[in-house]
Amino acid sequence: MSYKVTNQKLNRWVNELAELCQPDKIHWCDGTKEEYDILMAQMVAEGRAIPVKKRPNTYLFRSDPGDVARVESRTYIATREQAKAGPTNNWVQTDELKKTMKALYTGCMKGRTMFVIPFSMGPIGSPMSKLAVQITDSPYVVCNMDIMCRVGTKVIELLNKGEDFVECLHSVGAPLKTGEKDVLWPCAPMENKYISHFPEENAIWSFGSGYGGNAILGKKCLGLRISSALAEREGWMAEHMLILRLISPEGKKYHVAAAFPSACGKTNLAMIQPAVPGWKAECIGDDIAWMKIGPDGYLHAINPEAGFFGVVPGTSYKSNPMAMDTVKENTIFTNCALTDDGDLWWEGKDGDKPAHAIDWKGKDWNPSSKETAAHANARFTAPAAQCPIISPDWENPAGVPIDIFIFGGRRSAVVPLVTEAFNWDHGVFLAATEASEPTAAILDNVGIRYDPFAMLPFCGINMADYFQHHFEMGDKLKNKAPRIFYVNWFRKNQNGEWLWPGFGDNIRALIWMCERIDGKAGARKTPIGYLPEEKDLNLKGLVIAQEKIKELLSVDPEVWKAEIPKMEKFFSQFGEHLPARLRNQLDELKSRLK
Ligand code: GTP
Ligand code: SPV
Ligand code: MN
Repeated sequence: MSYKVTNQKLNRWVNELAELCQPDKIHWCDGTKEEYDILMAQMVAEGRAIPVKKRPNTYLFRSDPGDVARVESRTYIATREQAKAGPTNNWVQTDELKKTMKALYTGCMKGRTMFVIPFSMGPIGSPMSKLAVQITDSPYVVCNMDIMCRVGTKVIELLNKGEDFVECLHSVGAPLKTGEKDVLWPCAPMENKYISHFPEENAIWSFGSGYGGNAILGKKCLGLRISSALAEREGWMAEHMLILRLISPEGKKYHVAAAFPSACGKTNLAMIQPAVPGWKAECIGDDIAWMKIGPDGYLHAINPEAGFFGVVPGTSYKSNPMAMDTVKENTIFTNCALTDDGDLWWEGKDGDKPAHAIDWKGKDWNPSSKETAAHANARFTAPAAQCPIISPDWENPAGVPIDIFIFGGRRSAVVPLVTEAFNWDHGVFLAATEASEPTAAILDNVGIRYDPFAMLPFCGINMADYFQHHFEMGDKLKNKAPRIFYVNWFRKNQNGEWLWPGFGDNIRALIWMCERIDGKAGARKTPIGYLPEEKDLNLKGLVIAQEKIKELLSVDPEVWKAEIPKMEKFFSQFGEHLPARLRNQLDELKSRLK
């Protein structure tokens, strides 16, 4: 250990867990480059990490084929009473879950090293940041945490001054018998995986998975589930949102926070290269926003993360050039294909398919292979600072003042390109009825589903209380609240083709939002909200068929009437707990559609 820990709560916690998990060794992490390099070199020697020759300091990992994404059916919110977790979360009573999991943790690190990772979510020392410590027996997780969070001795200094921390316990759940040879990606069988949260005591217990949001505990577990509970208690917001700064040709700045479900376009929008000349974008964050009302009365957002854990397939110089430049070096890739010339391949990358590659399962692959070369949820882990358009304010401890909230999902039909809410309450209703089609980011999501605020899998409290909290935040913000919009980049025509070009052209919807705020752009009132007419959108330079634009901006009352019973059914699970203001919004929509 290169530092001394005088925070007795931390020492006690680590000792207790060492006794329970019985690792061979304990390693206190300092977050230095030397430490990262040594761990990576060890993993290369063991065959777990494959150096990617064409990209400096970059490594490829292949996960167990059953451990490729978050598993919502194994994700739990444990509270004393079920009502605190609500109907949309998997709930187990706190003591019962602890009992089950303690049995699993007993001896679970035998043959392995227990790493202790002190980290900060948010710039170290920002009043909006949170300190935490993750224990893990996965060096892959340590290296990912090094990129995704601020790890190191500065955090220990604050802990030694007596600052509190969130307890994050993680094990891959695969102890080794004496002399047993390890597999390349250890993890536990599905029925023993648990991604558990104890929001009443700020604790996370994750067991059995080494993958992304299941194992990098600063991200979904702390950044969203524990934090959404803290935020409700303390009067702030923890959201599944990207943060973006737009700069108009006149130099005016607009700050946008947008919530789309997993694998529905946050990273891409966060790094947008505007297709309309004169407009510029800066990236602040791509997955999580923590927001607090500032001294000026506006909602200020920080990105609590230090890196991007982004979807690889579909990423190209055409779709997301800024992401392509971000992952040129110092990046961890998981579940991509390896080409014979020492680079990576994935579906949707620029250029021709390689004639031969090693696929994400480690098998020979060629263009006639039936399976994909990369897994559909292959990911990159890269430092945010490497993004060429990272904002100079991305680590500003005071955050940036948010002007625009965007919600939206992946809907091949029904939902138009862009809609503006009538007011805050209507915006909360639009967000609460956010719905999306399934993606590869979740192992066990099969159909189209409501994903309120894109937070269904990430809400650490009763979702009805979460809705109420958002109404109350609006009451506090009054006329300084962000304006709320709803988008759908994913509408398709009869032949299954995208109606909208997406990516850089999404700026056209964003420009309309900025102009609405400034009172410059027109709109027509429809039963579902304000929509632009074709003339209200900047479509300069875009070659698109007239009938496509018409369909993208159309609202069919009959189709929307058919949505009402689905919304009612979704809301009914909350019973009397559903905020009256949300019920009123649904009633108002019904009467507007009459
Ligand atoms: P998480 O990291 O899982 O939270 O996902 P995300 O919301 O950041 O999703 P991301 O931006 O990585 O996009 C996921 C997939 O959607 C990628 O394959 C993108 O290429 C694709 N995508 C993103 N934006 C657009 C768009 O505007 N149009 C279309 N057609 N596809 C898009
Ligand atoms: C998501 O699923 O929304 C992600 C990826 O951002 S993971 O960190 O694996 O949850
Ligand atoms: Mn996400």
